[in-house]
Amino acid sequence: MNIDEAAEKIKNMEIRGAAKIAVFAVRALRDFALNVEAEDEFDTLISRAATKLLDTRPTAVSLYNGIHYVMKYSGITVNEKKESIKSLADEFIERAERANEQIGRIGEKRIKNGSTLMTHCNSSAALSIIKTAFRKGKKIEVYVTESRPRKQGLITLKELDDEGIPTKFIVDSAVRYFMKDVDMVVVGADTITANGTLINKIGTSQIALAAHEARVPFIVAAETFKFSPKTLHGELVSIEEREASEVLEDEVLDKYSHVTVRNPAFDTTPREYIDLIITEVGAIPPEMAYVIIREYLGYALEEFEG
Ligand code: RUB
Repeated sequence: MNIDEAAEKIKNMEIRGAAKIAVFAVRALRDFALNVEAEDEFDTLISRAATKLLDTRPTAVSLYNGIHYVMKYSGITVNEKKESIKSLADEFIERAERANEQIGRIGEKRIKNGSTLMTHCNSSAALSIIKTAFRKGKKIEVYVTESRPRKQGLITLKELDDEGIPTKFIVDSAVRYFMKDVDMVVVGADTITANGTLINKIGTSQIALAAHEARVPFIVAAETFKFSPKTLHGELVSIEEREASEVLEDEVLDKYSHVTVRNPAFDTTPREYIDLIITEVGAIPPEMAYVIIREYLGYALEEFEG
């Protein structure tokens, strides 16, 4: 697969979910680098490929963190550079995969036997917690939201069903109606900013509001690669807005002359609505996001290149 094909798979959401996107892009960049022949143009070709991958989906910071992890490569000769890219990429992939398991192990401790959970969209980190709790023998059931317009709830439904976890599938607008039956909400993250704000699938902030109102704990599952060094530098997170056709079929929309569709893929949940973030290095309050960025992502502000 070449870089254009890899980028297209991320753009059209054949590969989706922040963690999966990051690992896929890092793997694509590594494989591309290993096949570059041109000695004098090596750095330019790698940086062009990195930009192409970064330009696919703007919101999830793990894509950015993954690509930048690899772009720290060193070496004088092309072979040395290839070696360095391969080892950084493999290290990133291994860390990301291990983080998912660690999040499951840490997060499952917060789930009581007999709990009813709610999750939104399809998050590998949130599901790692839920599946680990179930595999440890805890009796749980899960409300899964449809997650319009792309209906990633169907992927979650299948994953939970494959595990044998009792699941109730609901439309997004039924969240508040069912919140009284829920003991804990567990969602994933596309980005967590330096001030502890969560950016995740559209609808997450409404779920957080409903949970807050009903005094239901709202837990975020996010590996350290989901924290955004860019926001420490003052940058705002750009929220991807996708095509109208995901929401309304063209034939329907074409009937109207004064209608446009707005289709943001993500929304922001302020830290006041978040009880805990489960990372691979521990269960932390959202206020600790700054510390995670400084200590675990290793980006000193003065070194940051944007
Ligand atoms: C997916 C989404 C997920 C996060 C976290 O959005 O919002 O909740 O990416 O997932 P999309 P994970 O389907 O638009 O990519 O925990 O797997 O990184």
